[in-house]
Amino acid sequence: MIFRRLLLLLTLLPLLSAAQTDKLWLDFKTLEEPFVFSFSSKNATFEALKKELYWDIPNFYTAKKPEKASFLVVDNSQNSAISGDGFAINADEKNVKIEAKTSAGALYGVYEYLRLYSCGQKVIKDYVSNPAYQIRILNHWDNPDGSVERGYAGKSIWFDGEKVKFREDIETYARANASIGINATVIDNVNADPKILSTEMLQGVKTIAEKLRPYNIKVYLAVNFSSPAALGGLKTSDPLDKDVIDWWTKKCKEIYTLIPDFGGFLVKANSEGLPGPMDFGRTHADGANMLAKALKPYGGIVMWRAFVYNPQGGDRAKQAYDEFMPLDGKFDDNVIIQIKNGPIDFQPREPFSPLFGAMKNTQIMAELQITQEYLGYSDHLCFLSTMWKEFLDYPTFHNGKTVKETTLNQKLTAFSAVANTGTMKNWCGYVMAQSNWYAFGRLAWNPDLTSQQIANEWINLTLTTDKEAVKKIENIMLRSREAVVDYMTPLGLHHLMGWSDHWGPEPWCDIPGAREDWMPRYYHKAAADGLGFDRSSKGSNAVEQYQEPLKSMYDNPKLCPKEFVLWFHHLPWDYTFDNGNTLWDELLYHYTKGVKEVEDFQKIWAGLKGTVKEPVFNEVTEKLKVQLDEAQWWRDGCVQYFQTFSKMDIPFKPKYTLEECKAKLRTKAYVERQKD
Ligand code: GCW
Repeated sequence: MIFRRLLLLLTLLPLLSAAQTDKLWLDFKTLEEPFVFSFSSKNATFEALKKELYWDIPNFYTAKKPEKASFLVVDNSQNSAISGDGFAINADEKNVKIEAKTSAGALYGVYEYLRLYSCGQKVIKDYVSNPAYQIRILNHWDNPDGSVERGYAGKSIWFDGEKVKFREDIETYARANASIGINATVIDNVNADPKILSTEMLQGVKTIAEKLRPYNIKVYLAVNFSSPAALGGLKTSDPLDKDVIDWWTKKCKEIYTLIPDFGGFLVKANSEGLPGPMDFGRTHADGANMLAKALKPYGGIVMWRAFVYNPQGGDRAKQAYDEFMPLDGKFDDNVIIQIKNGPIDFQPREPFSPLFGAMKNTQIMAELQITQEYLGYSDHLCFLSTMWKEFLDYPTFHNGKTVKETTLNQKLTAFSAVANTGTMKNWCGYVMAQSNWYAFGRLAWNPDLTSQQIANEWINLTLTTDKEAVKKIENIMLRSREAVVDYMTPLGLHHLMGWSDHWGPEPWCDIPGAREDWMPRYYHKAAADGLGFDRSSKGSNAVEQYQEPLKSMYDNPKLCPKEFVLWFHHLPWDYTFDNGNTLWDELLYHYTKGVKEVEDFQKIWAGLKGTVKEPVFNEVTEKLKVQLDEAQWWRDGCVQYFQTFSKMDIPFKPKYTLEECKAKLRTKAYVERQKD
């Protein structure tokens, strides 16, 4: 008998543990106390939070009278420290009280309690937590045909075959988001297909909204600005045209009839070939406000993207500012301008977009990228919390405020990021990539958390509670983003990656006839006289878009932070830094250091055998091999290519020749990497 059980267990074990990371960070520790529960409300959100507790507590039962309860969850608290969907927790070994003013708050409180408990904290006194940003939103770049733009975890979790068809276990997605406070999601790509607004599609979107509603997650749609013409058959999509206004008004009515709590629209307009108001001689404000008015009666909002640039517009880093600053103050109060963290495009490191320090009378929000388009796909361990904290805490010097303070100091506040989910069982294509989804949610709720705290929680919830192991993994995670910057784009270099797929190094890329501002050479400007983009007052003068003293600081290579020096300056190869190193020495130092970091991560990880589940241990071991190889490839490709201009020595033996680096880029197809 025992033998048979053992045998069964042995056959099940790989399955059980393989499933481990499919649960994301939701594998909470079982509550052991014999709690008696009481809940103040009986709505769908309370059912969801009850279900969450049922999973985690054996012998769960509800008290008839709240006074008898030892685990109390209420959504009618009078506690004045609680605001919005915030909550308060008081708990010891025998009694737990979670108070909120809304049922969503109660749900968040339950998750927070489960998190704290799972991380080993059982006694919690007067712990109050209120959300920082009002809208904490994921942007999915999922297309109706089931593909995902810049997705590295399989196909779409929402669509297939031009229809809404969501993952069967979509509830896990809802729970995962609710557990970290994410309360909104844009389910389709900003490169929006007009058909997303067709009646048939909207019926499908309604079914998604129903699945997410109990978890307090609102659905939003990215819409194509020319929908009135492309879908509605009108002659124009001019935002000032009466029929166009009428079309959007009716469309909004249709949407809200199906989805009464629909969030609103996200719009990419007049950018990368997408239509927009400027096609009709109108402005971004005309376009955004027209949509805002159609949504207004229902409480919907417009998130209008500032990601705009064109080959004729001069320095790409300046264009969003140039286009949007003249419109400051011209947007309706239910419009918020969604700005990527950096002025170019989710590069491993960019200075913050100057719009964050410049727009004074317009509501603005940040867009981050969780999916690792430019950071090694779902193959490189790169914990992005440190990058996002660097961005949030940067002083813009606009009223002395940081990016975080500027974006929180307005009536409507929001924080968004491009999701990294897909149909792969583990959702993100790599267990370590899950940590970035987690970190985004935690920071949207509380941007004051440290990256170390976030890593610590996530590791405890997902990988291991072994204290020594937690410390070591934390250490790897906290160093990982800088390592990626070092082996890809150190010292402010940017946009050196492979053409179109954005995978691997391709600083040499030259595609005849292609847009100049998509070519790496436009950005690095490597030549016999040096390296880097001159954005100083002697060059494109992008520095001018920053407030003082940043402007003067960035303008002077001696004062400019080293990590941005080649972003703002074109420096000679023998330029000498304060530490005595030439530019060439520094480049080699950083590229080499990035690779060494990954080697070190491998060593640390190897020592963790036995402390994390075997499949996770193996997964990370294998991925780190890929990461090391690609780090060496980046180092060798970039350094040897730059050497063709600098003519200076490379004091180590590269793993790959320059020719091999070029050939490697074409060996693995993007499509192949998307396999489920
Ligand atoms: O970085 C670029 C990406 C595009 C993306 C675009 C955007 C959705 O390469 O794939 O399109 O940014 O953010 O609009």
